[in-house]
Amino acid sequence: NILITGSLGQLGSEIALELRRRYGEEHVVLSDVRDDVNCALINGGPFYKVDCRDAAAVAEIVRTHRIDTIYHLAALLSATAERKPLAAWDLNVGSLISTLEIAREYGCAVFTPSSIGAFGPATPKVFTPQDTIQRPTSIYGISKVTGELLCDYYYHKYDVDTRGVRFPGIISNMTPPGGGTTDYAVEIYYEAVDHQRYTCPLRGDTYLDMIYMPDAVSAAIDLMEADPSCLRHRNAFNLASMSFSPEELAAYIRAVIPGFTIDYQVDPVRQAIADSWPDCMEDYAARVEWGWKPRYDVAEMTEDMIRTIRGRREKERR
Ligand code: VAH
Repeated sequence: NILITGSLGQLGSEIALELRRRYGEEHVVLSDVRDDVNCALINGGPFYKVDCRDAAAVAEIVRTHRIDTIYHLAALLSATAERKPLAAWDLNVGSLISTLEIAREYGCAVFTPSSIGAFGPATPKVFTPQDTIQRPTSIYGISKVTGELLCDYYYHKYDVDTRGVRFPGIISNMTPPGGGTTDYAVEIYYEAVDHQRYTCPLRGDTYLDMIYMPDAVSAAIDLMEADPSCLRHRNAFNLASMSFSPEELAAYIRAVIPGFTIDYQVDPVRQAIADSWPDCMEDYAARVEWGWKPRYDVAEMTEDMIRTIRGRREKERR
């Protein structure tokens, strides 16, 4: 059975849906510190409103449901974390080491996302290598590098089956992201459909790795189901899919919504974080060791995002 922490968040909610679709609701237990969103998920199978730092409560869930795999997705994202660094450290690292201890005690495998945020200004920005310098300058990135090191430590020292990927910015339309630097690439689609214009908080020439949610979900699950004997890396695999700037994304949107315009009001905090991250990673290790291959490109994602948001707006108008 599977436990997902942060299961009502942007990534958690969609991994939860896909895992329940594949294995049945009763085999996928959800937990989150809140229970005021995504009630269809909450009512669709076992759900616990619990703070994932409460080790006793999480251990009780693991015992009760005979959990053998934990997708640990609870975290504060980069921009939010920069506003409250101690809270971000406590949640991102505190909950992870607590989860790893539980995994060690009960023999669970653990998936923990890392991020392009785990790299810093000293890292090569173009075709960022799998094994390279990691000196991030955001507290989020520091918590992600620490997470990678902790997960590798529990694998080498206690044989805990830990695996992770360095996610690009994730673009989706089911659950809003929780305060990330890449959130512009989600907001822009809603603003394009609703107002045909968008004021972007990042400079127009800011390149970042991005991934569409369906590819992010399949990457996490494929990695967790990969043959462990093929894995030479563990925490965490570079995962590349697309790399674009706000200017380029605006051009793709304009191809679907001709009158769309973009202007810029740079947020210095998010711009500084984005400037410290890579432009585009290389992901040969993921492709070679467990067959990673993205399905969506920017044009296909744009078409799917706009069609989905328009459909929702029409339903809301009825
Ligand atoms: C953020 N979306 O912007 C998250 C992610 C790669 C970026 O970590 O913080």
